[in-house]
Amino acid sequence: MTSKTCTLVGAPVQSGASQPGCIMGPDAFRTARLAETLGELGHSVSDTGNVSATDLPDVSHSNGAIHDLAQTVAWAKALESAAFEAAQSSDMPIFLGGDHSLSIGTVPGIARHWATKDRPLFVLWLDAHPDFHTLETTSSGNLHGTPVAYFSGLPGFEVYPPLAAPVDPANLCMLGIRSVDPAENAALAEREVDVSDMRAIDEHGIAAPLRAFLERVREANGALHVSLDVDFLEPSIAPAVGTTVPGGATFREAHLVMEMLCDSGLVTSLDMVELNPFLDERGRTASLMVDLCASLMGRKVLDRPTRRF
Ligand code: B3U
Ligand code: MN
Ligand code: MN
Repeated sequence: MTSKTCTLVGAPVQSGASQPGCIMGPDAFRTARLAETLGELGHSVSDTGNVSATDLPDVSHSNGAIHDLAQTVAWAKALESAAFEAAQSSDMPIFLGGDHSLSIGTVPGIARHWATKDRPLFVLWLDAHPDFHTLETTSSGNLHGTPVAYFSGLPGFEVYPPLAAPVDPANLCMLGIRSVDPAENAALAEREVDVSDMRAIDEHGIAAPLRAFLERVREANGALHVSLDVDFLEPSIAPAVGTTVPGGATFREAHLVMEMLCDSGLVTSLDMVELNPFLDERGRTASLMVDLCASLMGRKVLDRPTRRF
């Protein structure tokens, strides 16, 4: 892979999750040598440190289950600006979470950048969950369950910041899905979102749906944001997440996804989210996430093309 300028942006958000711990995520990625690893692959890396969100807006919503709405909106505003700036000044912004509510800020900021270049943004959501709740439908009240519905322009998000460039639901692809609430199921079907659940992956392999999606991105001359939730992975290899769901992507499936993404040359930004170091075992989940990022950014077994049959 050609050498890229990578900007690491720490987003120690935990207001969108049910339990604390994701606040330590960015420093765990640093401790697992993310910057050094990308540097060893030939990229030039700058770590801008952690974004902060201190000014809390005066906001409320009639859904009484929702918690920490003001913090989440404050993070969304701060991260939208940070993402826009990182996309303007580097080839590859990498956001270090933090829970998945950080994508309420990062994806809209990245989408605003690509709108100025007249290129559509596509989003690959690697997750056990579709995170497709609206503020009305979330029953847990954990706002990390809402980013995709919001940045896809679904109604009912007046309390979140206005979107400069909503992501077309036709430009989404979800892989690894295995925990979907009824309201999300209905909304995903209505918008005809491209979802490959684990059943589809078991039947067809993980490469087939990814290859088809990458073809769509290429044909549209799209930019591609990848959002990698730790719970995409099988919990036995990635225990450091608050919302483990059995039956996730294996070590090899996850690396294959990253290697195919690398070969495509289409990825322009990345979220690494939901790492809760408090739940980790000797840093193994943080290290695995760094290794997956390395596969995405050009680490290969052989230094010549993989054999084709
Ligand atoms: N859909 C459930 C569970 C969930 C979504 N995202 C995560 N968990 N990480 C909810 O709470 O909205
Ligand atoms: Mn998620
Ligand atoms: Mn998840």
